[in-house]
Amino acid sequence: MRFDVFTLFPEIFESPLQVSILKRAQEMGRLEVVLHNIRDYATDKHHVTDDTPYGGGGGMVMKPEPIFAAVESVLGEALGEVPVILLTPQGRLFTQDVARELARHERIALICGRYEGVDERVRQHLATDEISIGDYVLTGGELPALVIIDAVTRLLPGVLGDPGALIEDSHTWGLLEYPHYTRPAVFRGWAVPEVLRSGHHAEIARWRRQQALRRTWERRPDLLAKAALSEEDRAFLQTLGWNAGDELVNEWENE
Ligand code: 9D3
Repeated sequence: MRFDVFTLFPEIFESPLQVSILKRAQEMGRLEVVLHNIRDYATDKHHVTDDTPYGGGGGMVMKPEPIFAAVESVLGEALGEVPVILLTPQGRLFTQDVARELARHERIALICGRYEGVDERVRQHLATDEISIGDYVLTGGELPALVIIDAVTRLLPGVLGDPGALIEDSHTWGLLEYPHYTRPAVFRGWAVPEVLRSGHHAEIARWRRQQALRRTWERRPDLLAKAALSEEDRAFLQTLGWNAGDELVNEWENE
C-alpha cells in the first residue's frame, strides 16, 4: 500500500512513521509513505501557497495551483485511478468501515489542508473523496492523515504479527473491550478478578463478554444498535435494563 501525502508540513509525519508497527510495515514492504511538500510546487519567487479569501473575511485559503501541480505531477498517469482524499472538517466521518474500504486500494493520495481551508476547486475537480476524523477542531489535516495511515496499515495482510488480533476485532466488533489484567495478581491491594485466574475457559469467555456488554451499555449505548448480539447477549443486557430498539427511540428523543 502506497500513500502519497501532500502537505505544507512534512516534518509532522516523521516520528510517527519511524516507530513501532508503521516502521515495521515499511521495512516489510507492506507500507510506503511518500511525502510531498506542496510548497515545492509553487512556481512564484517566494513559493506562496496561501492567499486571502475572495469575498473578504478573516484567515487565509490554500491556493489551488500548487496543490493541482503537486498531485498531477506525482500521480501522473495514475490520476483518475488513485483515490485523492482531501482531509477537511466537512468530510465524511472516518470509521472502521472506511478504514477497511481504504485498505482495499493499492495506492491513495492524501491532501492535508491548513489555514481556514482549501480553495473549493481542489474539492470539486481534484479530490475524489473528503474525510474528517471527528467533530473537533484541529490545526490542519496532517494528524488526520496519520490517523488514516495508522488505521489502514494495521489492516494490511501480514502487518500485525498475530492474525488472531484481527479476527478478534471482527468478533467483538461494535462493543467496547472487556477489562485486561496482567501480573501481579494483587497490586497495591487491588486483586485481579478471581474468574480470570480460575482456568475455566468457558467461564472466562462468558465473563469477558458480559463485561464488554455492560461497559458498552453504560458508556456507549448507541453502539448496541449496530452490534452483533446473540440471544444470550440480549438476555444479559435486559438484566441491566436494556431493551432492543431503545437506541432508535433515543435518537428521535435526542435530536
Ligand atoms: C471556522 C471554521 N473552521 C471549520 C470548523 C475552520 C477550520 C478549522 C480547522 C478549517 C480547517 C481546520 C483544520 N482542520 C482540518 O484541516 C481537518 C480536521 C479537523 O479539524 N477535525 C477533524 N478532522 C479533520 S480532517 C482535516
